[in-house]
Amino acid sequence: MTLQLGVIGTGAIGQDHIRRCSQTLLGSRVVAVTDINLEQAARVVSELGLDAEVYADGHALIKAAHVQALLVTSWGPSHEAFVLAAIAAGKPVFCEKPLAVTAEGCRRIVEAEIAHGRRLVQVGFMRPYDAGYQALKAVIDSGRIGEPLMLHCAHRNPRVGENYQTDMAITDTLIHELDVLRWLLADDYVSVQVLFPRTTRNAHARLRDPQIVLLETARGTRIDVEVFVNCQYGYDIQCEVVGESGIARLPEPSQVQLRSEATLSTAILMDWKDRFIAAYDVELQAFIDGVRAGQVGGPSAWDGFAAAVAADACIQAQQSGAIVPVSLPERPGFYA
Ligand code: NAI
Ligand code: ISE
Repeated sequence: MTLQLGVIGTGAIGQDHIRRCSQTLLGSRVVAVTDINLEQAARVVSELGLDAEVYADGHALIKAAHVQALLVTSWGPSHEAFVLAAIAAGKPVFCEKPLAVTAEGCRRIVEAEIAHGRRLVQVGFMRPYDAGYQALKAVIDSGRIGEPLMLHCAHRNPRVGENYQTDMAITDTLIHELDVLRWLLADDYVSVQVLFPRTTRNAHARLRDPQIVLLETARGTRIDVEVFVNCQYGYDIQCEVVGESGIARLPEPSQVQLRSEATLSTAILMDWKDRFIAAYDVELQAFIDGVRAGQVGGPSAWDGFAAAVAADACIQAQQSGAIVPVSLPERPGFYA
């Protein structure tokens, strides 16, 4: 059976996911799309040569009988309502990060999914599907560097648009680290703090950039994450794990090393689309395969909630400058 997908949001990542489901991955077909920009949705259908209907809004698309599963790739603040509607319709849903923009919103999704009785939600946290992060986790889990004591991480984007505000460094950008580092360490956060170094002249007037986020886990591992979204030079993701007897680093994406004009150089990628291209393919193929097999897996609504609880604490910490506790409730057995 070919899985019939409906896509809500035909912006940057929506178009990317539609393209990969239609041209790269196996087992699915995009049969319905929508966007508040209906012209754009129609253009995407025509440019990609899809045999898909354009719906006036996301809720009508979710209800459409021939739509068997959803991809929610619209703006973050719209995710919660669409995911809740998908659960109410009993349809599996892949939702881009963030699952919802607040922990409260994520909790409502968790409760709705538990009430439904089986998993329907996969969150678009793609880093656990990245081969580099998987290799790093394998080293940590093997015990070769002993217990992880400290992590030094960086999440750098070349630049962001005028609509990117100071809190989005947390809800839109750091949220990836909040998820992947929990997964990497199999640990949860207990406190956070946010520091603001001198702001770059390349940030617009309302954005404080860069930021340093300090996280402490339940086992006492200390993590610093530099979030710098106007670094100019590239899209650069770094993660170094300092263990008791060694250090493990996230591998650089494979790029040709060039010796030319008396210089040894390696290109740095400029775009998240290229940096995690394989991981996006693998996460979505996993969703398609999971739905077809009747078993949605991967990053769960609980993972989306856990990241959002830490993100909420980071937003408070941005405002207060204080160390803010993170209190994650006990994980329900449903998500064991
Ligand atoms: P975008 O701004 O390019 O596209 C978002 C689209 O959603 C726009 O076309 C907009 O008109 C549409 N939209 C907004 N509200 C809507 C609604 N109520 N109903 C239907 N359409 C609506 O943004 P982008 O970069 O594609 O991001 C979309 C989501 O994907 C965000 O949540 C973002 O955080 C996430 N994302 C995830 C990435 C990842 O690495 N996993 C990378 C980039 C984005
Ligand atoms: C964007 O939405 C993403 O998810 C990218 O992976 C991240 O690097 C960027 O900062 C976000 O704005």
